[in-house]
Amino acid sequence: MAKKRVCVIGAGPCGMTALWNFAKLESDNQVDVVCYEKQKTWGGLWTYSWRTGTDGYGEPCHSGMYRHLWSNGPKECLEFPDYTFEKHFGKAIPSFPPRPVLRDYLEGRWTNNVNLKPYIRFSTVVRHVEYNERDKKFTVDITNLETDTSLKESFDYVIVATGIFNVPNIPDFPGLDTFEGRILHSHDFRDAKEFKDQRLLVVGSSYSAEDLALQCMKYGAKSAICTWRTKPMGFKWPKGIEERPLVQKFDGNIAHFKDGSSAEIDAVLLCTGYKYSFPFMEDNLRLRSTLTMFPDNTYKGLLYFMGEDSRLFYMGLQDQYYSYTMFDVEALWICKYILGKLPNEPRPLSEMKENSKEWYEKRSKLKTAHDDIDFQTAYIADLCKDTGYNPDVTKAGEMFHTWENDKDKNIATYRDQCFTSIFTGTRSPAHTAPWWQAKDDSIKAFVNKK
Ligand code: FAD
Ligand code: NA7
Repeated sequence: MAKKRVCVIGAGPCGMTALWNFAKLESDNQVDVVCYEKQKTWGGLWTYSWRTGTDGYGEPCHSGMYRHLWSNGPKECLEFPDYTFEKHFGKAIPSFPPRPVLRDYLEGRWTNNVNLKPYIRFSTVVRHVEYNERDKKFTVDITNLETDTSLKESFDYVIVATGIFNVPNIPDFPGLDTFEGRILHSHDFRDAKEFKDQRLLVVGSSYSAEDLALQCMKYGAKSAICTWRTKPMGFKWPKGIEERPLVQKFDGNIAHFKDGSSAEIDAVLLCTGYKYSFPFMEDNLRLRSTLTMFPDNTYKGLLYFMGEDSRLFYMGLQDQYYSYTMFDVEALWICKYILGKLPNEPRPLSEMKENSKEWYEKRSKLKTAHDDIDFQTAYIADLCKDTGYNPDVTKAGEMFHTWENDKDKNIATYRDQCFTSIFTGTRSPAHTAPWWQAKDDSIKAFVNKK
């Protein structure tokens, strides 16, 4: 029988773990897997680039990660059961690593006793995907960005793993046109030092707002006002950071807020999140959503409802507390589904829809971050049950609750806390300096590699 062809779009943490799981399931005799990645290398958002706007090929820059970004959650919550941080670095390391350390760890797993590079076509962008009901095949239009040549390929299954945090949501405010300082979205933020001695207005009240305000103060900004639309973050902020209701308009460099107050500012950082964007998917295959704990029109948050015989998957669509381990169990579910190794799948469409309805109902009751954590823990537990993935990963749920409480206690010191690995039982050591003072985010400084 001819091998089924599987197209994976994107070689970030999601796409890579799909390739890794196919390889571990020794599926080469059953499926022919090809991954298209528009960048020159793997890693997705974890690959830092100084570039903003367009990349070297003239394509939109993908990653909005910045210098001196440190993990915003404990590494013990994203550790792979089969490949621990201790195994990778040969020693225990602190709980909140900087970006290069996490990227190195990911790369370690992708190269440990496995060779995934042959599956990937780098510098190749997917421009269009459509489905032909008659032969049950996807046609995928790709362009090799090095040679500027295009091609159509045919596949039986498509896995979209292009991420949800790369197309910025950029609102407008009256008076910004004549504002004289710098205005940028967090996607274009690269180095906090640029804002030394400046008075900042940070729009938004989520992870990016929290981290950019802290980063900029850490690297010498004069002050930061975080302005919120729905509710304030409510942390006990270090001196210099405050929160105010939403900015209404700008008059020159004066920002006017909803509570009638005003302030003179030097730069505006729009930390206003991202848009789900899959422009390369044909209309009826395109998932549409805002940031959510469980995406609409999917079974298990993964299989897109195309009809009775769906062959399209999306990965990593959820607002992320869990990340790498969630992607890993999602990938295992998808791989086993395609290989026919999930005992209860495929189910009739009506059953799938009924199952999803239960998740949507639970989703509608979520109120706090702690509710979200429990919801995501239950989601992962469900996928573990289906796939046989190590259910101990869900022990991270308790750690996430502790982490939220640590943030509430002191937002400037939560990254100095130490957590215990679920899989080695080792409690992480403290870093040599508190996060607020630690300015060297190299692997050498963090891991103390010789
Ligand atoms: P991505 O990492 O975005 O990778 C998608 C890949 O698809 C990219 O390589 C891209 O080039 C490729 N691609 C896109 N379109 C196409 C196309 N048309 N054709 C071919 N290739 C394409 N998570 C944590 O766990 N801890 C953190 O501390 C953390 N910090 C974050 C900080 C920021 C600023 C942001 C934005 C996110 C952060 N995250 C963090 C969450 C992050 O979403 C995940 O860790 C992870 O990167 C998601 O992986 P992904 O594979 O879904 O997407
Ligand atoms: P999020 O988590 O989607 O948050 C976006 C924030 O922006 C949120 O507080 C929104 O307020 C706010 N927002 C969006 N539009 C507006 C307008 N028009 N006016 C005012 N405020 C607005 O994005 P983040 O970038 O913080 O985080 C995404 C990922 O990056 C995350 O996983 C991190 O790990 C890093 P709302 O609450 O909707 O009123």
